[in-house]
Amino acid sequence: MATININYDKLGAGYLFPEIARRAKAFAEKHPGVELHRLGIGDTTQPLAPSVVRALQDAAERLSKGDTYTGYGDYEGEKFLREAIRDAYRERKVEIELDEIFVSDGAKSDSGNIQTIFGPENIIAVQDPAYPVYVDTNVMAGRTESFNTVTGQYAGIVYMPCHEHNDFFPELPSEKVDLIYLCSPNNPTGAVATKQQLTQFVEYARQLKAVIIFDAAYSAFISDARLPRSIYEIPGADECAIEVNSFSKSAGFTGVRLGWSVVPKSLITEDAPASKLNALWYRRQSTFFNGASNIVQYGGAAALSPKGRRECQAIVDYYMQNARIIRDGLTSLGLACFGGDNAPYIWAKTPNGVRSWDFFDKLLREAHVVTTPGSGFGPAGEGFIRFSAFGRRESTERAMASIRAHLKT
Ligand code: PGU
Repeated sequence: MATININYDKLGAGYLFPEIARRAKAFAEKHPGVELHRLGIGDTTQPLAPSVVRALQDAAERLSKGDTYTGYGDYEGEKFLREAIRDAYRERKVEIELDEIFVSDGAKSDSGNIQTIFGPENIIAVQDPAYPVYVDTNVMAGRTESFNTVTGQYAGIVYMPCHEHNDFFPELPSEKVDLIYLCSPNNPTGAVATKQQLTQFVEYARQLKAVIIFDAAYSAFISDARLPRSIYEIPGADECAIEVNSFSKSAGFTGVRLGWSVVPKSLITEDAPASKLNALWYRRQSTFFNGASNIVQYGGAAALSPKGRRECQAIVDYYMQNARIIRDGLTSLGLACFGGDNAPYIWAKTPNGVRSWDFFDKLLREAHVVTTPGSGFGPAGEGFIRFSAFGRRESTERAMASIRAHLKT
């Protein structure tokens, strides 16, 4: 008799983004002819950089010939790509060895799968609000009790609130935790952790032999040179942190799919000496995953080449101009806005304390703008709404004009 993983039944709601898509679709079906402005999911809209396209085409061409055809690659990713990733870290004065880098199909898989190399009794701490994958994957793995519909929290998870008064970066947990998820630049608040803020967490983790899982998927959006783009810029982080990153947002690979994780050999826990967690992750990946597409890995290396970086930077700058348009537009309407300086998300306070989903529905109904309700990222997101800067310029401008013209305050 087969039985199901009953932990899935503990999940409080469906995955956030399909629910948003469902509401937008229902609205569109009820109002045919109405143009929806999509500033909801953080999905890229600009074409790939020319160097990337050429590399993808060349790689596909090589597969068309017997003497240049290749099949399965190294489980941890093609060496040329890992070298390019290592060199990019080196520019930030971070030394990472090739066998500490694991190429993947994106940061969602890595940030979701990484928990499988840790014991079921580990206590998880998350920023609240947070990208829902960190919580949901731990619920599925059985590290929580059921969802409390009143508090909006799962028993067994330590929520680290990120509010206006702590600049959307959490205080250290007051109880002992084992795995700490941090995301900077942050989804959804757009806050970027400073070196001092990360240092506090690195020191805490080293003291308690806890592990930080650092999601740097938006690091390319940092323009302020003082802000860290990798947790390994913090001394000692190689002993206590895993980092995940992605080409999705920096190079427009949301559909192409490519990312990487770094598991340093110097990373340790109470029961794992140096190299153990690195070996476990290799074991996990080589068993469950046959590597990212070889064609795509050439595209990734092209995105990291000097020319590719210039081209990708121009696209990042384009999205950041959208961020300014959104923030200026919302601010001029009197909404308090955060983020959008070194991150592609604007985190806006709803007017008069309106609940996130109510404001989401109002923006959809009155201005035909799709956003993401803050409460979907955790209870501390209640009363906020997230705007994505990844839209097309014209559609971002039309969305703001529509909000100005039609939103009844
Ligand atoms: N990590 C963070 C913090 C993210 O916000 C996202 C995407 C990912 C990882 C996923 O990166 P991939 O490399 O493409 O796997 N967040 C988007 C898309 C929603 C989703 O379901 O992933 C968002 O709108 O929040």
